[in-house]
Amino acid sequence: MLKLYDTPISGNCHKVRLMLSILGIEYEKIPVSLPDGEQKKPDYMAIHPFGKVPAIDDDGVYMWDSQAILVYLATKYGNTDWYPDDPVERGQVHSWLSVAANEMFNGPAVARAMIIFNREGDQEKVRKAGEATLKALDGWLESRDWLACNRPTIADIAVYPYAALAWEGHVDMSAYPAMNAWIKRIEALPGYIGMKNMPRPV
Ligand SMILES: N[C@@H](CCC(=O)N[C@@H](CS)C(=O)NCC(=O)O)C(=O)O
Repeated sequence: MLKLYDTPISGNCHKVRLMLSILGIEYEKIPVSLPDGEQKKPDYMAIHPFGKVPAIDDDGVYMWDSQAILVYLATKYGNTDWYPDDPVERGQVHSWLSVAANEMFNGPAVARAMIIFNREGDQEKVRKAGEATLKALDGWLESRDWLACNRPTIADIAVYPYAALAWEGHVDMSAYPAMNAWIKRIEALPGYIGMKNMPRPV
């Protein structure tokens, strides 16, 4: 059975949990405790060279990085709706996978980590970066329902968790109606699962 090296509070892990649930794939969670530094122990570093979660072991196929895992899962277990084979559509999906790894991570995700893990850093600067990212996301979604290809794809799965959890990092989400409507569309997908504070408690 597929194994997911998992930390419950991690939005990057949640991308993988969400995709596995939507695709109906059974799996086993292998907990990795970040406070105990388990991600930097040699056994785990042999799986993930940067010592981060998530990673998977699919019957001996090891894969790390949430975006790469989404590509793998959708290609192996999903269909070309989730990860297109058309060159234009695939490129459009990858634009957003890059946003998930860069702008979404360095804005909303880092702002959240600073608050919930009490990490040092320039909170104001990161919060502003988070707001700029959500503003761009909102602008893009004003004229479309999904990030790419006019349908749900792994692009939406990759960007969703740190958008939905941005408020935990004290990033104001109230000014982004198109983004908030897209968040609700994702939360209505068949097979959707949440995590702590996701969907946002009312
Ligand atoms: N680009 C990676 C980022 C992974 C990442 O930063 N994971 C965090 C948890 S969300 C982590 O493992 N942090 C612990 C550390 O860096 O030691 C991905 O998308 O999987």
